[in-house]
Amino acid sequence: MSTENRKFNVAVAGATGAVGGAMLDVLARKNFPLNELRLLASARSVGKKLTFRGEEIAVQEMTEDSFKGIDIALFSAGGDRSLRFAPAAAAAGAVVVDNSSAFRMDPEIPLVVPEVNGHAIAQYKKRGIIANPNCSTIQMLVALKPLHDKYRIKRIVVSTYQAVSGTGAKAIEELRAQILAYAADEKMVHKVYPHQIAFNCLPQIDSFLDNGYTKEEMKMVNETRKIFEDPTIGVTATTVRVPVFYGHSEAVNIETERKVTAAEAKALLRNAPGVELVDEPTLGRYPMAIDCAGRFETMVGRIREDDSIANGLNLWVVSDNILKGAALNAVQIAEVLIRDYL
Ligand code: 25A
Ligand code: L14
Repeated sequence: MSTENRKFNVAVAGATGAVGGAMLDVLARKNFPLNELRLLASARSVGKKLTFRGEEIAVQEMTEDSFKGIDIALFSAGGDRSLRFAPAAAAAGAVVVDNSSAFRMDPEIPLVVPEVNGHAIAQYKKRGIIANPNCSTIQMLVALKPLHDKYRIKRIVVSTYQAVSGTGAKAIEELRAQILAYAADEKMVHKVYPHQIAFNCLPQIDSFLDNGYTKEEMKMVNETRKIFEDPTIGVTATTVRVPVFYGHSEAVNIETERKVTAAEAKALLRNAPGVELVDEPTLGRYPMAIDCAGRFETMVGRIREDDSIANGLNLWVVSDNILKGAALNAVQIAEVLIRDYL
């Protein structure tokens, strides 16, 4: 269906948050065909105004009645709010794209990275909800999809180096305050994280489960299997918070069924959707968090064959966790919706 001349009513639930703000930026950068843009947050944000394309829009309190006339509702207000309000939005006729983990593993709800399994969007019709995957999972699968299609990945071993922005605005402020306190020779305080994050690495993201892994680690396992539609793929993860503001980095090791050389992998990834190959290490060119901030592409580099096994490969994958990891992926899903379904 042509989207020419058609405009859509979009709500952003959690508009005052770190991800909500990025959703507004992405809608503007992509010139999304908007009729109405409705900004929703909690009661304490009522009275705030956010600027969109030079125009001020007042924030409204989100209630069950907030979604009348809305075509697409982009949710990033935390899992509890999604569980409570997303069904109301769907019942009002909106298609919900939800950033929280609330619905991701629900078999009736598609979990989508457009470059990887865009076809799954069609399943939104059952419940009116589409789930946006976890940030660390999204960027890893954007990089691995072309390799999986051609060489079939049997096992993934991943370690992450995750930015504080994933936790939200309060965590960004906590890292900043600790750095300033250090420079002023004052005591560093922490509230958001269980330990000091400045000048430190925390091997804990989200809470611990009975198996000794964190929820974040198990999200990478379970969401990868669902998105790749491959319940047999082996995935094991160690997720680590590092003192970086924007951009998650990942050391990814894969074992494939068919041999893939480093040169073949580079050739494949050079033209892969959503990927920018940055792999000239002797020239000092490799993906770095400070370079990916604000960018839409997932950067891949440091591609090397792993000679410790028959068919092994190492990659370094970096992306803006607030953009491809959240806001951009959600808006891309909305773009497919208006192009093919609405
Ligand atoms: O942090 P929360 O509670 O999840 O809130 C995030 C957004 O949801 C809104 C909230 O509006 C904010 O826009 N929200 C919360 N309760 C709501 C309700 N009942 C609600 N919307 C509707 N109905 P707000 O007006 O409450 O928030 C304004 C600012 O205050 C910060 N904040 C929110 N709750 C807070 C809080 N500060 C202290 N204590 C609280 N309990 C809020 O912080 C906003 O700046 P933030 O911007 O840092 O929130 C980011 C959220 O996004 C999640 N996140 C990050 N990456 C991802 C992600 N979620 C999914 N996928 C990702 N890739 C973070 O985990 C964080 O929850
Ligand atoms: O499941 O970096 O989308 O704190 C996103 C933010 C998990 C935690 C999710 C972080 C969350 C993550």
